[in-house]
Amino acid sequence: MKKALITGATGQDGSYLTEFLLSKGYQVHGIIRRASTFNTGRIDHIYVDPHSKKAKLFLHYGDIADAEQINNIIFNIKPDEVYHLAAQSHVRVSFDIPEYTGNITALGTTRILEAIRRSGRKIKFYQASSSEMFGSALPPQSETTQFQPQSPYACAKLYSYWLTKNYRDGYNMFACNGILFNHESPRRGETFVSRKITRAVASILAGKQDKLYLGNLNAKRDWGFAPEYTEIMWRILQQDKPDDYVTGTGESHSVKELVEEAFSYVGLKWKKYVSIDPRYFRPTEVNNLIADIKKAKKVLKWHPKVNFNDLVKIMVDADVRAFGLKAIGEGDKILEKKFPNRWWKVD
Ligand code: NAP
Ligand code: F7E
Repeated sequence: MKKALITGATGQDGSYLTEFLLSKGYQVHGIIRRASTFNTGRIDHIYVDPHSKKAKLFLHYGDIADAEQINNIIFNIKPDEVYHLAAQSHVRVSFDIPEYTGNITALGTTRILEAIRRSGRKIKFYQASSSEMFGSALPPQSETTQFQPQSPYACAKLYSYWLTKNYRDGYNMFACNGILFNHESPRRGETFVSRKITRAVASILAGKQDKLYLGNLNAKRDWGFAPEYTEIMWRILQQDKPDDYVTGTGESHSVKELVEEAFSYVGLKWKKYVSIDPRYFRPTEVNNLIADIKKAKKVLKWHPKVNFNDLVKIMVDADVRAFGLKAIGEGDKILEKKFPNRWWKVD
């Protein structure tokens, strides 16, 4: 049985990846942070008491700022594959806490890579790199596009990207970058724009909110569906040689289009509810990201199934249900039709 270690197992991607690897027969180890409130909501449905013989998921307290514990975990578990997803992942917040973002999102990767190197074991490593690294580079962006990062978050991710390449070249490690464009789902954190919008639509329908404050409506992103992206992380580590790959849908849409699509899906007029609050503007914005997915299509057989309109419907349906209302259901039908053998729990 293969063993995987996931940092950031409680996050959006970590939760889907955990489910995916369990479905592939892996023993999965996740690093979680100690918090005064529960932070395992996204993985509670797959957790089995570790005393049970059926248990294949094991959680370990740790923080990516704590090199000693990272070393201990890697030394004790001896994983075959490490998926490094833990990060301070919010771009706007990275302008408020740039030093912390550097410590976690950049230096955290050093701690993991060093622990792997010092273990002396052949451990494959996946780094969660980001389309934000392209920043103001003109779209479409591919593996060869020059990076022009526009935030402390993007700078920190770029450090990790280069470090991953450096350990691959310098120490002959199987270390790979997945340069993933935005991917969303019903499990997306509530302060990222897609979820903020779909949750607000549901909350407005439920009569619990009457205004939605947003920042820049003109920014464009290449938005895909998170479960498909976590599957590709695994595929990147199953190649014969370590390499870096861009993954997205190849289409971009503005925040305004996302707003229009989400509100109109449930029959609401968005202009009545949406206002602009400059608090959500960023000192430097990334205007347009579109993935050039030629390499991933060819090598990884990457063919994303969920398009922008599907994604919005899937997310609005889930949020409407979470508010105790009856969902329109087109999103559910899309999931049933496109993923008859899905390995994740539908939220
Ligand atoms: P997310 O939902 O914000 O999850 C981040 C995870 O990292 C959470 O499990 C969080 O723990 C954990 N974490 C944060 N700081 C930590 C620390 N100091 N020590 C240990 N764990 C820590 O992010 P995501 O959307 O799943 O993204 C996963 C990774 O891919 C991130 O590295 C992100 O930057 C990158 N990425 C994301 C996208 C995207 O569109 N989603 C695209 C490209 C790259 P808590 O649950 O306790 O907060
Ligand atoms: O913003 C605009 C905002 O915060 C998207 C992370 O997963 O993807 C994510 O980063 C766009 C930006 O995602 C609001 O200015 C308008 O242009 O949802 P977001 P992000 O910054 O693209 C990348 C690939 C990652 O790697 C990151 O980890 O939406 N926007 N109004 C807003 N954004 C937010 N959050 N809130 C607003 O009210």
